[in-house]
Amino acid sequence: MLDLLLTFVVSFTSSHLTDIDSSTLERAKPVREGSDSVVRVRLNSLRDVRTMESLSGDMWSHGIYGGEADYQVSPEQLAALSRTTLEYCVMIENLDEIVQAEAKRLSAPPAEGGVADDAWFGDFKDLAAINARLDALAAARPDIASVVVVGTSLEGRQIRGLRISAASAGTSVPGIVFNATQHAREWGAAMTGMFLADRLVESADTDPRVHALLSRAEIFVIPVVNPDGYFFTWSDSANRLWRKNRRNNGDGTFGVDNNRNWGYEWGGAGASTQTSSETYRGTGPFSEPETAAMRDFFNARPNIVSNIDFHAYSQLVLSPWAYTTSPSVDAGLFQSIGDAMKNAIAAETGMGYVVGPVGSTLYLASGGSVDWVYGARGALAWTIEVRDKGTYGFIMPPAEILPCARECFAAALTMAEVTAQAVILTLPTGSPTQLLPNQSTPLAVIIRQFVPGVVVDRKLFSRINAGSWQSTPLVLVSGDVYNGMIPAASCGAVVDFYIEVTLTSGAAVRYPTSAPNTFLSATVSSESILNEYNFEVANSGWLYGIVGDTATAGVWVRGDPIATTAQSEDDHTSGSATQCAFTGQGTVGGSAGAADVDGGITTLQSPILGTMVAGAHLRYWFWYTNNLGGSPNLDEFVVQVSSDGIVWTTATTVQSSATAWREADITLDGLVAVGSNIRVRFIAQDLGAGSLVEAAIDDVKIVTIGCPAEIGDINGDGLVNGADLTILLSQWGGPGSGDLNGDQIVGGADLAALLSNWG
Ligand code: 0X9
Ligand code: ZN
Repeated sequence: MLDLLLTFVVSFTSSHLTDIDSSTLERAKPVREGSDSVVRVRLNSLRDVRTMESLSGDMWSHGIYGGEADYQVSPEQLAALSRTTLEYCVMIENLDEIVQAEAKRLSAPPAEGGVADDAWFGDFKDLAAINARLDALAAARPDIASVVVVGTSLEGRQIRGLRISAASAGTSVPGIVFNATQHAREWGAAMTGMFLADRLVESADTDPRVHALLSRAEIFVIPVVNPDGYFFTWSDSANRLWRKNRRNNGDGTFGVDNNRNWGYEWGGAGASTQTSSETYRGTGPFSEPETAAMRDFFNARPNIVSNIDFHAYSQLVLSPWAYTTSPSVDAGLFQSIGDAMKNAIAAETGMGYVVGPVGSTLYLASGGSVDWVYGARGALAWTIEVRDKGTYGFIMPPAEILPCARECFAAALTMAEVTAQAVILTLPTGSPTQLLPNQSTPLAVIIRQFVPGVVVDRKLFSRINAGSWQSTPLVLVSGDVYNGMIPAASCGAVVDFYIEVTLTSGAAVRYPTSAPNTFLSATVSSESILNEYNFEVANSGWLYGIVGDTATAGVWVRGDPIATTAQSEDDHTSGSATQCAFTGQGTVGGSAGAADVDGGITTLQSPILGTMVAGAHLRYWFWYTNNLGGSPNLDEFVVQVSSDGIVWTTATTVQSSATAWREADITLDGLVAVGSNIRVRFIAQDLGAGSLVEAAIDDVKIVTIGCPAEIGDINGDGLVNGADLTILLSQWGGPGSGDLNGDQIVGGADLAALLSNWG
């Protein structure tokens, strides 16, 4: 079937963008008279986007597949596309055919399926069937489920939802809203919304996670926010791909894009003023009854803490902002909860979803629901774009409904569990794993309250060497940032700690969540620097490229780097320092591909950096970008260490690419023999096909972390006590490990030294 649907006119190369040679690409021919097609187009620049916008007004999915997007095109538009230099492939050749096939399938009598029966999800359901099932769910469990009417659409249809909670309506538990189908044709989103409602009701008594959630939160599921549009897509095959609502714009065009009509940064980038556009923003913020009803629904419930707006398609977990590429102040929080959703999805079905803010992951889109819910209402908001990734686009095969819905349920439940606490704790600067001896260490904690005034007490709990837990209050720094103090302890001690806030309900929220069963830990040790090099002054001991390297370009150099899209403009060392080691110097304004590593490996090798002692660490800052060309990806960044400069052991390999300096900390214990000379080398390699590889190194350090051996701790157990005394006395008058002052005889002076450190 797939072969019939897909005609690959051009296969995309996996090489980096500058390597694409468009002259070798075949030109596409119009494939068929009559039917529209769906094409996937490579968008290398804003100009390409503009070209496509002028060519097709209907973008189906969005540029995250390394700069590709899907567009619906008429035969004429396809012919026009073939005359451009854009690269594309035809994803769906004959769109009419698959729409007709779907309509034929759906004209057969539907499997209705009762409550608690997955048969209902065997195929897509029209608005009447969705409304009937909402009623059936409420009727089956009136103790926990009730139908809510959010408002009325332009054509007078109810926008309906289900409230699901074990708490009676009006009690002040946190509220969570799952809504779907602002866009009419996104049928997979409507079915996903229905599955959420179904599963919450059906497993309220059997799934302990659902049971616990419903006892402390109220969930609203609104499966079809745009009922007029949804009804329209079911009315005739010709209308199957309708996106907007059914507003008569009075100029012969219909429809406002509800997801460009919300009143936060309404009318900004990525929303159209053209009535005919698929992203027409409407005549003003909340000009449409559907969005106004949703606004009023949120505003009437100040307890709402979080929201997911389901769309199709692309498999994305998206957060604010959508109107700008600037990060929101809660970017870290969105990312961590987004990652938790992604992981829940992967655990359920193995499916991969990409996490990120709308504006910097997809494209700018102003007047969307996520920005209003987050920006104007202060609740955490996501858009999830459900299956698939463009094989069928909006015409999802019915067999995909359940797996799609199941993975989204896993994500929704995970998000709900975290946000239903109404408070989220994060550690903006992370948690230390190493503390300096005999001094307390501050720990920054952000306490985000989504229901004002819900926190009554905030504490840091700590214990030293697994003693009893002690608490100290967190102190307000500013806004929602607090400071906790990890207590001072002596060298060698282990300090455990966790954060606990108490809510008005008496419940406690902790970080880590399951504290004190799990907790954060740090060891107390002192740190001294054995060696440090920041590449500012030449050191002939460092080798920039070694015998045996195979790279043909981009060999390591020391200098002040010139930025490309892949290479840093600055070294890492702060202050007036400028120099670091990096692969291949570019030219001002030069292309990324011109200065990267090509055709093999290049090695940066250190001189002897010191003598290995137990507890020595290698620390350095590195820059590493790799556009993941080639499969499997062979272009790892390899860091090796050696005891003799001959045999090298790989200490770490990096695959992930980032256009930022990152710090690495590697313990050398077990990698370099105690007493031998420490050397390190950094290997950047271009082994995969045509990849863009850039590496840089700065601020290389060898530090020792540990505690000075305590005089008198003869058996090395960390304590000076009777066991050590016994050893000393057994050696009295002779040589031995009890000879603490080195005078070759164990005697009174050694005993005095031991006793002075007793305990
Ligand atoms: O463009 C949209 O509205 C969404 N994509 S879709 O293909 N389903 O149309 C993305 C929505 C991102 N979120 C907001 N802009 N609020
Ligand atoms: Zn959508």
